Amino acid sequence: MRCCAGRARTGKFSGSAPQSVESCAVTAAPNSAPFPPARIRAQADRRRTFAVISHPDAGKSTLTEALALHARVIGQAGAVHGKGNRRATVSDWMQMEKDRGISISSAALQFEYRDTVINLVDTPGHADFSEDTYRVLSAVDAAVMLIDAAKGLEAQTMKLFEVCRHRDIPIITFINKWDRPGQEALALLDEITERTGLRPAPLTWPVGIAGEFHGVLERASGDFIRFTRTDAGAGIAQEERLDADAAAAMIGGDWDTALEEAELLELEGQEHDQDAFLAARSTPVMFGSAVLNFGVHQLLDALVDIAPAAGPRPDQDGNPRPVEEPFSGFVFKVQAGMDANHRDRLAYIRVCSGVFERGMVVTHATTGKPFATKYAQQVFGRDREVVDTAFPGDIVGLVNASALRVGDSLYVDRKVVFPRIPTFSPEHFKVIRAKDSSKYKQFRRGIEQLDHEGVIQVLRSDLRGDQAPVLAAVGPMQFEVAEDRMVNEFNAPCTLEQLNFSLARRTTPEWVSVLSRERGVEVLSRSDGALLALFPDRWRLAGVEREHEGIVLEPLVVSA
Ligand SMILES: Nc1nc2c(ncn2[C@@H]2O[C@H](COP(=O)(O)OP(=O)(O)OP(=O)(O)O)[C@@H](O)[C@H]2O)c(=O)[nH]1
Ligand SMILES: [Mg+2]
Repeated sequence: MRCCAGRARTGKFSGSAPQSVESCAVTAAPNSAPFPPARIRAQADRRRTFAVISHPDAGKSTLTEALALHARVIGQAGAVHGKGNRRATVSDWMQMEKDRGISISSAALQFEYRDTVINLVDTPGHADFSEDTYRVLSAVDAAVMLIDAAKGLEAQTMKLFEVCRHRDIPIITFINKWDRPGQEALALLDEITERTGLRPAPLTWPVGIAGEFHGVLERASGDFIRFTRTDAGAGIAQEERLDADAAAAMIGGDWDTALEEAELLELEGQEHDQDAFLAARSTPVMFGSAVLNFGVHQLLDALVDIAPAAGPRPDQDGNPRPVEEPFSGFVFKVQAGMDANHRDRLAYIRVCSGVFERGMVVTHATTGKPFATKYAQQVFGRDREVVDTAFPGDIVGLVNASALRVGDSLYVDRKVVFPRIPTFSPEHFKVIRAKDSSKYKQFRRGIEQLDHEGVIQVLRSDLRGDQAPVLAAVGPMQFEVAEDRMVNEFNAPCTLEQLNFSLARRTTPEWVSVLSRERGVEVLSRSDGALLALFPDRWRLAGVEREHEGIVLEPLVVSA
């Protein structure tokens, strides 16, 4: 699929909007060629930047691919979607992701649809990788929340929903897998109301119960959109628009039921309200089947019509930076090893204001140093293309920007620092050692890289030495990813040994000697300078807190 995506995509991606529309304005000295504010605003207005989120397996990567297919960016979706033996979707490019059929790392895609530039980030659903999803949610303007029609709102979806609520991110809900037996549509709406507190406002309503999906009732027009399967879901589903009378004649009972249920929705006032949606009080709901490409077209249209455009983003003091101001952006993800042939590192930047022009010199807020953006790329899963110009809302990959870390801000002219992206509190700890001492150099390089990317946190102490750092993870699958990459990417086979800790607290230098004398407690330093005290459990932590009044043991952020 991956290769197919590369070959079959249309010129739209290769140019995408910024490049094709604006590239003529790029000059040899880009910093001196300002774009008029109205032009920047107009470009920001046509951007939709969102993440696809949910519990594992709800169909995010399949939907991501279906959206790209509908925008005609790729020719054919993976014909075999069954995990394990399916062809990997466009966004699942890591070998481990293909082998296991899960997403481990988020992947960004950009494409144009109806004169709108869509920046979409497919996120991993598994809780062990939620830190990655959290970082993505700090960089988008909206989210598409997937719900499996049979399973309803699952635990991890609720956690991600909480993150969205915390950040007031507007959510569009897509009830997926309607081609398979599942719950009743009205029951699913009740669940959304009860568990999220959001008022669901269906834009489409399914015709046929889950498992017998004829199509959807488009509530705004009252029309029936009939879906017909093509090529086992590999191509764009055939759609036919029928008015109510024609639908009744063709479908009969299921159409009548859909109409009755839609009337109920009306009585309950479950209508779309744009302000309530943007204020994250209400969620538009749509029904479909990503694997059959049903309802995907409607979702794309909704994203263009109602999802928020790129707007001013608040800095760390809460002051929004208008989109017309000079360039600014921040790093929300660092990823290396995307391609075995190019072992480079990509820092993903969300453009917040102004125009990004490749080659421009920006200021790195963390160090105050100038930073030349010579190698900038646009990402399409694992494929990439040089990007010359990008506007607010766009996601740009800076190649081999080794000075950049997650959360760093970049700007031109007026300084801006965007809010820090908090790191999660690790709960699993393992010592890592090189299996083969002659590979120590590779080992060190690998550890450094994984640390830099934030794949896993790396803790060190004089006592343990550089040969045996401690890896700290939110979830145990992060260790598997780290080990896999150490072996396959850095050629540094290693051993991992579980440590008996489950809690980390931040402390200060004056408490290190006190804590080091405590039974079962160890203090290590993280590469960002934080001193972390590790405890076997909360009882031991409580004991230490009781014994030493005033001791600094701050909880780390655990927001998702
Ligand atoms: N029947 C049916 N199966 C679907 C549908 N959408 C996705 N699937 C299947 O569900 C499984 C999971 O799909 P993915 O797209 O990998 O799910 P995901 O949400 O990206 O999973 P993670 O990234 O691991 O969290 C695959 O076997 C898909 O073929 C759908 O609409 N109907
Ligand atoms: Mg996925």
